[in-house]
Amino acid sequence: MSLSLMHRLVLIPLTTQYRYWNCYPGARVDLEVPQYQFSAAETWSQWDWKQRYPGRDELVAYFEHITKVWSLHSDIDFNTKVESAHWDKDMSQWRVTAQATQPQSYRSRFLCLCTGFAAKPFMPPYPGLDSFKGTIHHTSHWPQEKVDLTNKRIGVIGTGASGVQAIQELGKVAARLTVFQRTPNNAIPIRNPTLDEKQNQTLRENFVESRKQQLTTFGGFLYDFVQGKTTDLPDAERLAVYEKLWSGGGLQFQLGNYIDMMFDPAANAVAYQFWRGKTLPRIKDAKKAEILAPRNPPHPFGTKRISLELDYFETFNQPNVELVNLLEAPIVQMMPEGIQTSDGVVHELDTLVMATGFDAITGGMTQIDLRGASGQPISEKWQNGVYTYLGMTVHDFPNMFFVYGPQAPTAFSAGPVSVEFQADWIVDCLKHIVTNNLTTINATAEAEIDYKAHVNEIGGRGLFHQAKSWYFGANVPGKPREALLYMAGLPAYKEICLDSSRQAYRGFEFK
Ligand code: NA7
Repeated sequence: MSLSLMHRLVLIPLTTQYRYWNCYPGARVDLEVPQYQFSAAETWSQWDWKQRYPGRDELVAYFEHITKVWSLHSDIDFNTKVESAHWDKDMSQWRVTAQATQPQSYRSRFLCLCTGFAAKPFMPPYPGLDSFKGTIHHTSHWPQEKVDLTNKRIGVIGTGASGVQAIQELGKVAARLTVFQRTPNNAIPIRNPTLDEKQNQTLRENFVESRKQQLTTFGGFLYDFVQGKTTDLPDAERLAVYEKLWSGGGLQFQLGNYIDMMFDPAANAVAYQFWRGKTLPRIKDAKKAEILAPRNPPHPFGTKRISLELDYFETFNQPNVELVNLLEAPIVQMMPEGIQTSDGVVHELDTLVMATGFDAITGGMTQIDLRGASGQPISEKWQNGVYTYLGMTVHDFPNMFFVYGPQAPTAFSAGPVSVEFQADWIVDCLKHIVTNNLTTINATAEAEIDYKAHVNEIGGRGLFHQAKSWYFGANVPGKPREALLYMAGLPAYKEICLDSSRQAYRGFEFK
């Protein structure tokens, strides 16, 4: 990315107080290196990974390394919370206000939001939440000064990626850990070896080839869906493929599997039963086993984000770990001493961990008072559904771009790969504006409407929409149910974006 162009943008970093975010016990990326890595040679030629799936501290060190090699410190105001960004029609500029140690204001010609897809935590509004006498921590806002939970009675609500990671660690220290599960997580073994110097050397030697391969696959991963019909294959052949994917660990059991698994309920059921067959023997108690890995899948396999685990299922074999099935006995209220479920039981707790996720994908943008040319806040514009063009721009918000957000591959892709594509596209667009002496770019309302229809048409294919997931806004009460991501894969997405730029930025108006 050209830094000379970036100087004219206001950068809203993914996390403003990045050290404070997502530092809950066990936090780890669920995509292995080198896939989870930037591609510029200066970023990887001098970098060694300690683990295949780096933990949070290693990731913080990596991003500090990136900031250093790209000399970004002087371009970023850290610990600065952006509160508003308004388009000033008369000046054709963005006016941005922010809160740091004191109020800040900025003016810029362009605005690029890098607010990420998991920036606004979601807290279920339980009655009596304030009455709880113990401490409450949402996983995303875990205190930096590590909380000592040794010998505490800990409750965890939520068994998504954050819940799975935290539960594995908290089970090791808690006097009693009570896990409140609504939907079982079809988690897959992570297989996370440490990487030595020689393995790092090999990663570097192969980096360019690996990245080339990533650019061709559905999600920007090193593996891709296999063409073929699961149910037509002889059992032995299918099993051999499944075993190979399973032993490789990570998301390849989903993203390297037969593609019909995501479209055909029968194929999907075969994959689910294979997962269940692998998982059940790890859980000793039959009742817990049926709650964690039920006979009937809670949703088609893989249609909610699959998490990666190390010893998640064995954690429930520990005598100090209790599992509450919220589908049988939902939470009724919080009380001073803990949580009451509908069966009348009060689960006494010292600490409650809310692993309840995010107002995902759109929340990072809608929580900012962001107003375009007409003065309408983006939260109002998106009240009944999200509208973007190419998942990077919004009509009526001139000279504003965003990456890794709604209606783009985002959570359906390897982050660094899709973000690099979007950043390059945006930089090329800025060059086009500057070299042609243009003042503003604005997506047309028609282009936005057509693009939304396309995104939703894709989202309606296959089995994904059958799950109540944050991919469709279903985890936040009142949020419109619609496809929030571009689900046809990175290559198709790239083609649509490049098609617009090649045709003199079809779908945009310039002034
Ligand atoms: P997720 O994946 O959204 O998980 C949130 C969990 O919290 C999930 O198990 C939810 O159950 C549960 N939840 C949410 N609200 C409630 C209520 N009201 N009662 C009970 N349980 C509830 O968030 P994560 O932080 O784990 O992961 C987010 C992504 O960030 C992750 O996939 C990575 O890509 C990075 P539900 O499934 O809705 O029944």
